[in-house]
Amino acid sequence: MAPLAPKTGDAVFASVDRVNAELFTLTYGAMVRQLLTDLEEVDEVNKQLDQMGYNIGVRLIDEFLAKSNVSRCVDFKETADVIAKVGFKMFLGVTASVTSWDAEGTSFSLVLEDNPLVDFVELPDTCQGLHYCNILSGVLRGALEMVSMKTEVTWVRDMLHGDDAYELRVKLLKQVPEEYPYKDD
Ligand code: MYR
Repeated sequence: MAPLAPKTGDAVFASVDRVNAELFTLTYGAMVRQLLTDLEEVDEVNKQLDQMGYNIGVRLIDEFLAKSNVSRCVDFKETADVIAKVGFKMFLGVTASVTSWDAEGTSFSLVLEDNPLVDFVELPDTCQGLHYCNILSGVLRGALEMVSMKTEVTWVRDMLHGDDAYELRVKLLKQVPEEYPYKDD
């Protein structure tokens, strides 16, 4: 048996990160399972996950802007890149690819080949319509709304349903002018 050696600082942080990530993944799985038990209908679970994500997203944007030092994006294309490379990395630990822009430049796909939310997950046949990661679409919708972009975010591909990647479609519906928060007298 190899002798016990103390871990270096980096190794300790790496294992703490891994344990935290696993705990997070398992906790999310337990929450989805509980929602399935409580709500019974997968459509209702999808809605609930999206709403929970939205509520998280409207708060998480502040942390994102504070920690990332990202300034206002010049256009939706830059926003897409920031989400894929900075946002996903910050909160999910992975980056996404931005693909499949439409001609107007108002919708794009985020493709994830690695998705830590689904480690250890296998869906039973009764969950065919479940968007297990729907919390992510809600988070994006909520976060973008806080920086003036009303969007629709939908799942196009899902490896839990046999696809070759995870693909989220983000469509810009409306750019809402930011409101000045104080009344002028
Ligand atoms: C701007 O144009 O003001 C910058 C907008 C950047 C928005 C970035 C939103 C990041 C949301 C991260 C979601 C992570 C999901 C796991």
